[in-house]
Amino acid sequence: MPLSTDDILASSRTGRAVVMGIVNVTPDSFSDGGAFLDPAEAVEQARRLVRDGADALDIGAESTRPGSERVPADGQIARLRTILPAVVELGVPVSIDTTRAAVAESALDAGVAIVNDVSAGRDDPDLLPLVAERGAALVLMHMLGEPRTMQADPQYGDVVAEVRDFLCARAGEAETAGVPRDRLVLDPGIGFGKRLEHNLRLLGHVDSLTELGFPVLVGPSRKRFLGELTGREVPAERLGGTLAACLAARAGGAAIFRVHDAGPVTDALKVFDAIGRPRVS
Ligand code: HH2
Repeated sequence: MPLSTDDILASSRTGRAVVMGIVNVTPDSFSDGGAFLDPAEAVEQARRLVRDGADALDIGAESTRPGSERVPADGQIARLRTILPAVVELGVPVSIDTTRAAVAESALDAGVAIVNDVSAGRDDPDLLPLVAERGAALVLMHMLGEPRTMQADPQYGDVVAEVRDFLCARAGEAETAGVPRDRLVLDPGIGFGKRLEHNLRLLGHVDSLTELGFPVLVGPSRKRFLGELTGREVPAERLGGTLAACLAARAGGAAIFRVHDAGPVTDALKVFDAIGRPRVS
């Protein structure tokens, strides 16, 4: 039985881990750039992820890798136009990875249920009111700076406290714009304006976010910090590191896992959860 969007939003209460498969319709994503730019390939990848166990899908048409250039809203909409209806047909909740209200609106029109905004509502002032009006779920992610420059020299005093305070403030903004609290998901933004030690501290202290009472999403999949630790230069070879990072976050109560490798992550979470219940509220 596929999970509904409400099931996903309730996942920190029910203790059910949610695997969100990534479909990048981009020429330049760090791990699979260009592979799914062809609409048929993108839909096939979505189908493969669902077959492998993904409970939801996250689709993006603009890379947010360090140094990436912006894609205008109409360019994102054009990339997604033929793909989204076919992906929504697969029957799992679909999320749109965008910071632009126009892109989110066209995706919501196509049946998408979740807006994943890596700027947490800061990039486009129309995004939070749109999400409120449409009753969508919303992922608010922490990022220091912007993708073009974020890895230049990220500095924090206490990264865990700063990320928590930022997400609390953004959740407040979203609520002020009319998005109900129970439609929000928080994400520490692994790799977004963070050095290795920042990513590790955040993954080891997910409980300080889950304490806030929102479901927590983490996206460590294939990211560079895993290569720094393991020596794996090729993103697709970072599966072992991805699994460890997801399980460490699960131990702290993370509920939603945005990943490229839905099958192995689903299996790892099932075994981990069977051994001992995570500390979910
Ligand atoms: N990471 C990426 C993109 N979107 N959204 C959330 N909520 N959390 C994340 O950690 C996150 C995200 C970057 O990964 P990917 O989509 O694989 O690469 P790219 O941005 O280069 O397309």
